[in-house]
Amino acid sequence: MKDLTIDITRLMQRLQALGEIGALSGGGCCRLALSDEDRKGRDLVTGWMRDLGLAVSVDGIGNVVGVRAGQQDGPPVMIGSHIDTVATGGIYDGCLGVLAGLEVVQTLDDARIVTKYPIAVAFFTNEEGARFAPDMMGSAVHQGTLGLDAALAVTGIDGLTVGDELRRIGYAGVAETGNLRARCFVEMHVEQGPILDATGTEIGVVEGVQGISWSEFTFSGVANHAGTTPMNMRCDAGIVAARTAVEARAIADDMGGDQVATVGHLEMVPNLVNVVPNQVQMTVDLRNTGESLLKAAEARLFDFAQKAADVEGVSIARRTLARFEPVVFAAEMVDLIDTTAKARGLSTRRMPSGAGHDAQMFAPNCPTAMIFVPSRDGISHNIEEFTAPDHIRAGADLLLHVVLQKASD
Ligand code: HGY
Ligand code: MN
Ligand code: MN
Repeated sequence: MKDLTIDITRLMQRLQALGEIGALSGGGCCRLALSDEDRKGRDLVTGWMRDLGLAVSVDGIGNVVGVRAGQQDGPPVMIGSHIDTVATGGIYDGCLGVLAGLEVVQTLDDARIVTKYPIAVAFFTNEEGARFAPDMMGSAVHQGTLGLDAALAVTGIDGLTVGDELRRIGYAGVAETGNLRARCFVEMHVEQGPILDATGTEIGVVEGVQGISWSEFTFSGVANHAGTTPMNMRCDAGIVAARTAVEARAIADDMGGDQVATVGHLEMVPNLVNVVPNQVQMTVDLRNTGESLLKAAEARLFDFAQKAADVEGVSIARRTLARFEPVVFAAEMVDLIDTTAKARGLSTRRMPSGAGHDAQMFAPNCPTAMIFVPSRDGISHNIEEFTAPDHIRAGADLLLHVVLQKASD
């Protein structure tokens, strides 16, 4: 069994084929959740699931789960991730975890191995949260953290709802959602950060996921003439947004440690060179491995924004787009990944995940952990995202042997 190995050529072919859907001219791909490109990607992967004889189901939020029968029924060992991307996505983020799961299934089929327990391979709707917040939406609904109706009612950045778009692409399924039990959950994913690449480590043994706080600020002032309006008569929404963005960075710099802060979206109205902006919408993404630290960062940011708005005579509205506390993975799963990797002669490093993942939604309900493989130069959410085939092979083989152990014990 130890020598059982995946077919890296087959896995890379699937990765490349999926990466062709929504391909961007300079490389990478754009398959925003519930877009036509997402539908095409879903159709392709669901087709591969059916070709492998998996029993495929689609649930009410569009999660797709393919089950390989075991010698006995019961909750499956679940392998999952996502196939939606950000607008400047690479071909590995999420997709690797789903397609490595299909490769595990096909490798077991080729070896005529039927495991004791069923194995499921899943992709979850809207992991990225880039079009519809929050991120990890599908897995949150799947595991009962987010209500189905609430998710379907979410309006995206383009004014369309999740429910309408899900129906439009034909993935509003009927399978039950909310707290479906898995025996355990394993997700393979590219690190998306610099640590494994910089330290020459082959496998990241992920111990948990840091907390995530996404806020949307809307600052409302008074449009006015850029030339005639004295500085002391302005209610400039733009300067309040700019000062708040600078403060977000200052919070991360002052706190240090794992604290990060990102202003990723900033939209001014009327967005013209000679008009004092009367409205600005801006997002701030704060993250930290410590919940109390994340709360402190939020408090400092919200207090600053309010004061900056008051001073300028600008009103402020704030909406939480996503808020997840840090998650710790089950020690038994983390140790299994670490010992199995070491037994296969792989170098390992225990680490938290800086990015959110579907696995974090399973962690409260079943033994869950993740396998990271290196991202070249730590780049992700960028069309230059790359992971070497040798690293992919090592990670997928490790996934195979971890799943084999969990589906047999
Ligand atoms: O934002 C994240 O961490 C993930 O890519 N959804
Ligand atoms: Mn991802
Ligand atoms: Mn991502």
